[in-house]
This record gives sequence, structure tokens and C-alpha cells, in this order.
Amino acid sequence: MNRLSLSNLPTKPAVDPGELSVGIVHLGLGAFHRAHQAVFTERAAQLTGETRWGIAGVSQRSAAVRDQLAPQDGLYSVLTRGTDSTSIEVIGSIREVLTAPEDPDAVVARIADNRTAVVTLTVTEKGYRAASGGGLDLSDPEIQADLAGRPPRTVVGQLAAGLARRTGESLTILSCDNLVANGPFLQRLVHEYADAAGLRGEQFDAAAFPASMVDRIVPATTDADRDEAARLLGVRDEAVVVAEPFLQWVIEDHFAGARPAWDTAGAVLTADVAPWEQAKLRMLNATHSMLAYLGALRGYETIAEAVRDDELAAAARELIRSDVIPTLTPPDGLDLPSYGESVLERFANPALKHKTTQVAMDGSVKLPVRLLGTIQDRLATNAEPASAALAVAAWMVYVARSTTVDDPQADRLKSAIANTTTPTDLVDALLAVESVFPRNLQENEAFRTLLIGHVTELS
Ligand code: CS2
Repeated sequence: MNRLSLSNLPTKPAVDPGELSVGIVHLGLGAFHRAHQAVFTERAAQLTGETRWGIAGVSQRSAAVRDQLAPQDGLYSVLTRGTDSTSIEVIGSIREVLTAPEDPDAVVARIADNRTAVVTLTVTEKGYRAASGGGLDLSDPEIQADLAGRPPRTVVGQLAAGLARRTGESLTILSCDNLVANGPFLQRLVHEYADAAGLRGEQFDAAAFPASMVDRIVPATTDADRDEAARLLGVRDEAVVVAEPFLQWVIEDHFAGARPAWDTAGAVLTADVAPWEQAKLRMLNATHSMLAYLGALRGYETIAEAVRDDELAAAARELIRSDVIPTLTPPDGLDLPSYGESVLERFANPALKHKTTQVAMDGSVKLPVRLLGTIQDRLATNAEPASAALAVAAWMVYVARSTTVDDPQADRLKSAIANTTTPTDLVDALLAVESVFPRNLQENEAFRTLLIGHVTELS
């Protein structure tokens, strides 16, 4: 069967992808970007006819995505799996693919290029290389190697080097990762890096770092998905990504220059993203992590199986109701209990096959964002965050039981728990990891007691 390419597009789009020029650089060309920002960008181009917003996508590590996309002229499809319907859409907004380890100078040149007005990022929590207090981790060996003068490989190094070389229009750098106040967080890291590298100039103050909240469940693609895409398209697509029907993007309306008309494609531009982001991280991502750990401990392979277990669904509902909602200010027009229910319904979509192990990875950097803020807020009002503590306890038992932990701090976690035998030992050993737990939680006796109780029950 032929490969998907410009010459055999199954349907003719209003704007030919071949006509697009690059105006966006995206760092972190994983499945999530291809099922989210690239889709908004594609739809905006089709609706407005604008041709200046093609994407140059950067893979931070492997060349796999480039090798899949290059023979397909950058085209790929999104296979949308609803509970009882499937559809497919070809996306042409990615016009160039760079692989950072192979083309580090080209990445910087693209960011520095005045035709680039916006840089977007999905590099996951660990890609920011922040220390636990939120500043740049200057002890990180990759940050040190970039600061020592090699062509930069870290995201902050790439951004700082690119910004330092800009001469014209100011740049907008838009984080699309699941982090608290992701825009200001990234701004601080880039500024700290630039200071350490002696690069800081006026381009740095002129750049805008809007915050954004992104939402779409995107499980890893399987061979069965590739086969189904081929059947639906009539051509082979090695780069297909799978997603749920739900798609949401709330962006702080704070751009330094031009931007694609993402709003015409359904993105919400708003003055304040924080209430949206808090609701999403504390409800969706927190219950996702809870179901991943509790589910994996019960032997479930997918999130859908885990949330179809009545006890686990009840635990997730309880987390939302008793610990999370009391800490939130709802965004205008959002009913928090209904939002919580809609999230659990999305998780239950049996067509998605989202692995518990996929959501469980990188817990040491996800937990602080998803659960520890809720726990701190609850403890500050003298409430007992029993449900949120259950999710943290499930992570602890998961770390203890897994032979290999997929986590940037795996070695540190495994060596912390090496000689622990009792639930109390395990809790104390992991609570002491200061790159995960802030001091006020390490020292909170009520939190510790809750954790020990839950770990005892789960063990
Ligand atoms: C998930 C998220 O992998 C994970 O940790 O919780 O990727 C989640 O699917 C997305 O944030 C949904 O928008």
C-alpha cells in the first residue's frame, strides 16, 4: 500500500499544506502536539486561508518522528476514537521536522528567524529541568553542558540562544505542558538560564510567555491503530496519532506579535488561564494519576478498566468532591461537579486503551503539580486531605513494587527506599526526597499519618 503524501491526499484541503510557510516552532514533537496544537493550527489555516503558520517541529531526542514524517511530506492523521465511533483526519500543518541532537544549530536558527512569531512547547514536566523550588536546576548535567558552550540541547538553552539572536519582531513563547502557571514558570527558567549564560538582552524582556491549559487524551499509538488508519485512509500512515474526541485549549491572551487565528478553530483566548488550569490539573490530571497507580496495583492495564472498577471510581469521585473542589475557584461558566463527572466519563472510553503505566510514568514530577498543591491548601485550612493522600500513597507503593520505575528520578527514588521494610519506613524514605516534597509537607505529621495508613492498606 502507498504511503500518505502530498500527491495522494485522500481529500483536497482548502489550503494545500504545500503552500504553508513556517511561522511556528514547536519544541517536543510527540503525539500530544500532533493531536492538539497542530490540529488547531491546521483548522485555523483551513478557515482563514492564511498560509504563514506552518510548523517546524523539533524532536528533542529521537529521530523516530522525523523518519516517520519525512517520507510522508510531513503529513499524518489523527484517529479519533469515541466510545462508539471512529473518525480520521489528515493534518498538514507540520512543514519541517528537526531532530535536536542532530541539528542543534538549525533549531536555534529557526527560533531566531524573524518569520517565527510563536514558539510552542510540549516537552513534559521533566523537560523544563527545574529544581523543586521552581527555579532552574543549575546542577542538572545537561544544563551545565549547555552553559559550557555546546550548541544547546536543553529546551531553556535552545530558547535562550534563539532569543539572544533575534533582531526584529518580539517572540511569543507558549508553554503547553501540564504545569502550574506554565507561562511565567518557563519565563523564569529562560531568564535564569540567560543570566547564567550572559545572554540576557532586551529581546528577553520583550518576549511574551502566555500561560495555557491544554486538554486531550492521547494514548500511545499501537500497530492496530496504524492498521486501522490504513484501512480508513486507503494509504499507509506510519505517523498516525490516536486521540479522544474531546479537545480544549485555553490560552492567555498575551502575545508579543502576530499569532495564528487559533480562536477561529475553537481555542479560548482569555485574560486569566489560572482557574481553568487549576481545575484541569487538580481534577483531571490528579484523578488520572490516582487511577493509574491504584489501577496498576490492581493489575489493570488501561485507565478505562481502572475507572470501571467501582471502588476506584468511588475513590476518584471522593478525591474530586472532598479534597479538590474546596480548593478551586471555578472558571466562569464551569460547574465543577459536572466537570469532574465528565472527566471520569472520558476516562471510561473503552476505545482509547490508555495504559496505566503510561500515565504512571514520571510521578516524581507530576505529583507536585497534580496533588501536592491540593494537599497543601487543604492542610492550610486544617482539613485532612485523606483522598489526595491516598493517591500519593498509591504512588509510593507503586514505586516500591515496580522493578523498574519510569521516572527522571528513578535512581534517587529506588535508592531512598532500598532498605525499607515496613509501610512507615517506606513513607518516611519517600517523604524525605526533597526534590518531590516541599518542606512543609515533609514536616506535617497529619499528612504522614494519612500516608502510613493508606500505604499499610495498599501493601
Ligand atoms: C495524563 C495526561 O499522561 C498523563 O499523565 O494525565 O497526559 C492527560 O492525558 C492529558 O493531560 C489530558 O489532557
